Amino acid sequence: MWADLAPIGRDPDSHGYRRSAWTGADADCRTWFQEQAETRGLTYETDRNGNQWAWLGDPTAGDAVVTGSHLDSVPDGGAFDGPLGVVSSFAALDELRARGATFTKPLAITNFGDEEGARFGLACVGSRLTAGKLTREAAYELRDADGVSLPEAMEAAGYDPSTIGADPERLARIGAFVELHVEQGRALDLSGDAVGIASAIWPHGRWRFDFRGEANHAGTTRLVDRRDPMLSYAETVLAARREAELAGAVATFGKIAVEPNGVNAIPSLVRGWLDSRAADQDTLDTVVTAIEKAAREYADRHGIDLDVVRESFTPVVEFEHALRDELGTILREHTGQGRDIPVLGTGAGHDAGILSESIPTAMLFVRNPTGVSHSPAEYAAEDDCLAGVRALADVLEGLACR
Ligand code: HGY
Ligand code: MN
Ligand code: MN
Ligand code: MN
Repeated sequence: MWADLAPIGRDPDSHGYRRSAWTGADADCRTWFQEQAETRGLTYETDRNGNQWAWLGDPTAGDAVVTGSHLDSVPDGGAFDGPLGVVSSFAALDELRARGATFTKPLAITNFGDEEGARFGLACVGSRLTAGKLTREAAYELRDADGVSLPEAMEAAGYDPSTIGADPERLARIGAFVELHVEQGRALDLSGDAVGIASAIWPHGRWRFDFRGEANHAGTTRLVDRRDPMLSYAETVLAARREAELAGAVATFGKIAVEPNGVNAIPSLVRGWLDSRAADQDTLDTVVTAIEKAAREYADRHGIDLDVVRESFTPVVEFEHALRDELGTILREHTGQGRDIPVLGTGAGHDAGILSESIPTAMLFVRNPTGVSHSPAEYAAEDDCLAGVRALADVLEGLACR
């Protein structure tokens, strides 16, 4: 199953993945998902927001136990962020069938669309729409770098975008959602555990900084005559690092667009995207306010106009204690390791975080020995992935077979 998915959208040079939402690679991943569902005799459907579902049992019966993740990737992403959760879900179902488990509740496996937000700038589009956290109108305004709108992209991929929007009836039929994910840090490596349980997701957001100056000739324009937005941008990048360090947060300028983008022209526009995250809301506010203040000072000094737009924001998520404790109890009983399964927070966003306000939600993390993620170097050992499958199977058995 993993071998069929592995080549899809893989860059032959970097070995990283390019599975942006509603592209050909994404379509191939979706075909793979449908085949996995049909091979297992599951009822396959896509919902009004293009998320994929594979059902064992009656999808309308209610109190369903749902597991899954996403198959899209960041540009040049790793193999595990997303796919590990989907593959493990199918493998956990196989394991439960091999155990002869009797399901007392419907079970579903999902692939949420456009989790990474790599193409349209907003993460978790599929789950946000379903949970009513992104309106249909706002979704229709999303555009990629080529000006293609989200509905146009969905239509080009063969999906009808006219029905996108909140799906409370679907959520009402779900009793619990569990997402397994590769850890994107080294907490499990440090604690010596293959599997952990999520406690919380840091609040995080994306801000667009537009520095506008004046395009001019790189050879003939005296330094004192320039209004070069790259200078203010560069100083802002350094300020972001400094302010994040001061506050114990993280801040990243990982994407930039320059106009006119000529090697011998002073830029007219430098557009940089800030991704910032912190353990709590106050810290995040403090960091982003300080970065913006510094950016305005640098812009003023160089005669640059600055606009800052918050493009997306996700508040802190504290996963439901009852379900989290239940997972801990189930896993402790099965592993018999005599100590608690580690419970850890994360700075990464997940569909589980979006859904957690609507339905009881929990997450399992699988050890990542280097902590590297959003990179081709992302890695999890096969034994740990298998431990993750067993843990997910234990959890699903505990939740759906009692
Ligand atoms: O955390 C993120 O950047 C994304 O939601 N996976
Ligand atoms: Mn990711
Ligand atoms: Mn992910
Ligand atoms: Mn010339």
